[in-house]
This record gives sequence, structure tokens and C-alpha cells, in this order.
Amino acid sequence: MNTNYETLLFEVENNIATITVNRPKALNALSEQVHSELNSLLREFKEENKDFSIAKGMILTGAEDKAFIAGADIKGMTTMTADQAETFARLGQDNTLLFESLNIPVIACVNGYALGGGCEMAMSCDFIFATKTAVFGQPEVKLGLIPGFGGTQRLSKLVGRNRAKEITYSGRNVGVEEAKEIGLVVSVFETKEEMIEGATTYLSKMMRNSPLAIHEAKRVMNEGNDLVVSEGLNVEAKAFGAIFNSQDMKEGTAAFVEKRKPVFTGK
Ligand code: DAK
Repeated sequence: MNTNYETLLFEVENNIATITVNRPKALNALSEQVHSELNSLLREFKEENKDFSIAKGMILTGAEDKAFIAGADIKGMTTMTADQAETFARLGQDNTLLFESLNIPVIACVNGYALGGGCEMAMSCDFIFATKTAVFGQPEVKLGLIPGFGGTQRLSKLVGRNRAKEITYSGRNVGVEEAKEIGLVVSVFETKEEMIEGATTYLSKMMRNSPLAIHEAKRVMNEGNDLVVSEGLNVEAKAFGAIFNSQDMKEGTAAFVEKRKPVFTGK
């Protein structure tokens, strides 16, 4: 895999891939280059990790302590033509869909500002861990914009439509305590180091379970999010049936009966 990018750091350790958005001088704002490099990285990773040979879990974070991602690059946007803005929007939206369609769980580890596009990228991950300094928000209306990387859709689904509207219309900051209370954040940590360690521990424990079953649960839960319950149940029933053909299902149930630990292969 190509791991050399100007605006991203990519590393894999103990089956956990970490992507760090690395533009700390601009508070890791999402420039066209970040979106384009992220798109190449995620596409290549998705293709090459079909058998879970690269990683079974992923962390997305921002470089240094001040910001996760302070939004789309406002300076870059001032000179964009309508065509460039459309390409920018499509790349950004595609990246959120790529995070959702990866076969492994992705934890957004949020330190400092996660505003606008930063909040939107975090929401496209499976869930969010944060430090006490984390600040969330969709301040686009202050710039004469609306959220454009899925914020009008995903925030409502996470925290409820009325709360999402209240946050979006005001463009106000949401501190970490409130973010946890309304279900945007799952766990809060004192420091960035503790948060990354917490995410690593979580993913390492999760890896004892079947990666194939986790992938299917992720797929069905994400797909069901856009469906009425009866249709979602249909997707669930199909996936539940299909997984009976997997080695992991046979191994997991046999290990239970034989009173031993299962050895999952993701097949
Ligand atoms: N873009 C570009 N540069 C940014 C930035 C951003 N979003 N946020 C911060 N920076 C830069 C600052 O300009 C400054 O650079 P220099 O002046 O030193 O060159 C440096 O980072 C440090 O920032 P500050 O000096 O401002 O630091 P402070 O601690 O004073 O303030 C702050 C931190 C986060 C409160 C402040 O920087 C701030 O308000 N930043 C903007 C936050 C924001 O409004 N974010 C939302 C952006 S709008 C679209 C799809 C999606 C979107 C747009 C279009 N399409 C469909 C086309 C998404 C839009 C957004 O995300």
C-alpha cells in the first residue's frame, strides 16, 4: 500500500490502522488535497483489506493537540469555482461513505476542535471517543454555508432531529460533556494519549470476536439506518442466514459447545 502522503500519516500496528490528518498549522482543516489523498488511501485500503490482512480496526485522528479537524479549509474555498466546489463536495461525501463501507470498525479519536467538516468526518466513523478539550459543532451557517459532508443527515440520526436543528441553526459549539450526554460521543478521556490507548484497548479486545460477524453487523446496521424497520429486518434476516455459511459461525458455535476459545479467521 502507498503510505506516503503529504497531508496524512498512515500506520498499522497490531492489526490497528491509524490515519492522522496532518495539517496542524491549519488545525487539520480539510483541503482539497486532504480529501483527495484520503480518497486514494481509503480506496486502496478497502480493496487490499478484504481478507482483514492489513487491519481489523481503524482509528481516525488529528495531528497535535489543538484540533481533530477544524472543518473544511475555508481559505481554500474562497477561490473555488462552482465546478471545483462540486468536486470538493463529492470527494468529501465519498470519503464519509468510504469510512461507513470499510469492513472494519473505525473510531474517531477527537482532540480539540471537530467543527463543520471535522464533525461530519467524525460522525461517519462507527463511533467517537473524545478528550475533555473536544469541541463539536456545525458552524457552516456563520459562513453562509450549510453542512455539506453529510451533517444535515447524520447529526439528526445521532442526536435526534430537533437537537440537530438547534445545533445547526445556532452554529454554536458543543462541549464534550454535552456531546456525551446527547449521544454524539461514546467515551471521554483526560488526555489524547489516554484516548488513543483507550481506543487501542477497545479494538484489541473486539478483535477476539469474528471480524466477519462485526463487518456484517456494521453493514446491516448502516444499511438499516436508511430503511423503515420492516425493510431493515429483511436485510438483517438475509445477513443472519448468509452468515451460517461462514467458517467463523461454525467455529464460534463449536467452540462454545466444546468449552474452548474460538479461533476466528474472518472467513
Ligand atoms: N480552514 C482553514 N484554516 C483554518 C480553519 C479552517 N476551517 N480553522 C483554522 N484555520 C487556521 C487559521 O486560519 C489559522 O491560520 P493562520 O492565520 O495562523 O495562518 C490557524 O488555523 C490557527 O487558527 P486560529 O488562529 O483561528 O486559532 P484560534 O485558537 O484563535 O481559533 C478556531 C480556533 C477553531 C475557533 C478558529 O480557527 C475557527 O473558528 N476556525 C474555523 C472553524 C469553522 O468555521 N469550521 C467550519 C468550516 S466550514 C461543502 C461541504 C462541506 C463544507 C463546505 C462545503 N461543499 C458541499 C462544497 C464544510 C464546511 C465547513 O467545514
